[in-house]
Amino acid sequence: MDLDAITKYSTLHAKPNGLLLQYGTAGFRTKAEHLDHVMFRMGLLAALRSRQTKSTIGIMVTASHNPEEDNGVKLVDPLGEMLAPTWEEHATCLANVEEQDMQRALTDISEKEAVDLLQDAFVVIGRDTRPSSEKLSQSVIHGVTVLGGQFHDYGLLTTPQLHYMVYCRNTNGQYGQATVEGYYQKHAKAFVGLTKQASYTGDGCRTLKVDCANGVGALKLREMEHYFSPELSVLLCNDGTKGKLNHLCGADFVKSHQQPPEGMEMKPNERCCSFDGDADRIVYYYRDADGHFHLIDGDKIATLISSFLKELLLEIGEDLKVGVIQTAYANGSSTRYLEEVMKVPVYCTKTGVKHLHHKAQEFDIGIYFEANGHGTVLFSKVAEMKIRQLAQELEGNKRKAAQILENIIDLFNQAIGDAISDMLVIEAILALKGMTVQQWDALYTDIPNRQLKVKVADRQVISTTDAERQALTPPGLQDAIDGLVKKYRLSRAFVRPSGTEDVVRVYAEADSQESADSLAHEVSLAVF
Ligand code: NG1
Ligand code: ZN
Repeated sequence: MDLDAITKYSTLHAKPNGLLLQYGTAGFRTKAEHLDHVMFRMGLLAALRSRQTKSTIGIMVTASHNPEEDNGVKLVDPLGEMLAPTWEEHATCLANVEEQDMQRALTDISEKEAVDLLQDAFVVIGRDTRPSSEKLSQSVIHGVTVLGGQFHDYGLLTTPQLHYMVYCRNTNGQYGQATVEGYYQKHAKAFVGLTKQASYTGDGCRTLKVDCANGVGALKLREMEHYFSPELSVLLCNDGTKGKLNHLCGADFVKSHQQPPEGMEMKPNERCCSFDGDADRIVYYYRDADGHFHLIDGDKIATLISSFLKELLLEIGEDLKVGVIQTAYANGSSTRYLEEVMKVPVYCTKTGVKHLHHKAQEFDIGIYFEANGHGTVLFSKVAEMKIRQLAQELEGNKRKAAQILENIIDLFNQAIGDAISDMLVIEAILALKGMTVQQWDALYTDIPNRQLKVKVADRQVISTTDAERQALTPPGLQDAIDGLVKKYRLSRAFVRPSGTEDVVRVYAEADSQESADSLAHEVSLAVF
């Protein structure tokens, strides 16, 4: 490791005085102007992680659904997964050390992790469409090369595409080709294969309106469109040609405001969806004939997919272990429906896909979705082999069901939640089942709910347990919440510090929207 070069070049990426950042739910996120040093340092760290794992490591420059002025960075581990927890700690440490201590910090990490510095290092980089992203990704590249690492800069990518690239590169192309073309071909082939399943085919070419949050999802969906256009036609709005990224649009806006995005004309009963700024989340919605807005969030997406997969498993007669993973934000109705009506086991983890992903890996088929629309379905190697074998061996309807499952495996991004791939799975399921968006929505009725953000001096004074459903500190807070919850019917509430914004999040459910609003408000007062 050329320690002198590190010292020399790190001064070009100076750390603002007194700035302390933490590798949070999805890496580092803050105002873009404060991130140059973090990018350079994450380039250094990725080169070390690559040497230690003897694999390609990914770096994505994005702040997802945050405002355009923000930016962020996260590292992607060899199988396209989120960075391992011990390396998150190294990332936090490296991002915060003063320049004169950089050499020592890097040496410490290398020693602790037994990094073989003679190994080759290879890092792939992707970025979203924020004005700051290009320059910041150059700083990442600088970090990688200062440590003697090699790199491939994919330029503009959705976050899930970058995860896909890392996964492909570390599995010798078995998962797919590590190019955008490869991504389009793999997913479009599976989608077209699904919609071509003769006896299941729905009503021919379908149309879907997609709000792309003025982000990278628009560019990528445009590029991909012609691969699947005979089967599905997408009408893009908020495609980045006029509006500002994530401003009054996108999945996060629609979910948290429970209203349609700006710039989308919705005819009654028309099926619409929204991506977030880096296209790893998706929510669906429609307006009914009376003009009422209906949101179909990640919980209902998980329910649709679970019921479809269960039907197929029943058809092929395989008893694979299926589990659904949610977080505390999952609507109480969805959990009840999954457990009591569909009889699938449901598990609750902490917020952040890494927790859900990890839990989902315990099942033959692990279905995970955050209520905000971030999720996917993981298939164990054993389940995948079994299904592929049955698709060859079975006959008639059983064979068709196995072939559908095979295409579903290929369509779901196995590394991370992916708005484009989830959208194609959902469209295929609706087509195969001949199901309308209203029928999907009617599976169960959401309990009215409200999410609020509260600004406090130090959000870290709140600590939680029981998958974030109970507050441990500050003392008395949980008792206060319990007291408030008792005042309402069908109620539930919890608070937790956000891992991506400097706020405390409050969530409440109750028997009416007024009650949910008022419970959330009362709980937010208890947080002060
Ligand atoms: P935080 O800010 O920690 O609540 C948010 C989302 C997560 C996840 C991350 C990463 C909610 C309540 N939280 O995390 O689910 O998606 O952003 O994007 O939606
Ligand atoms: Zn995102």
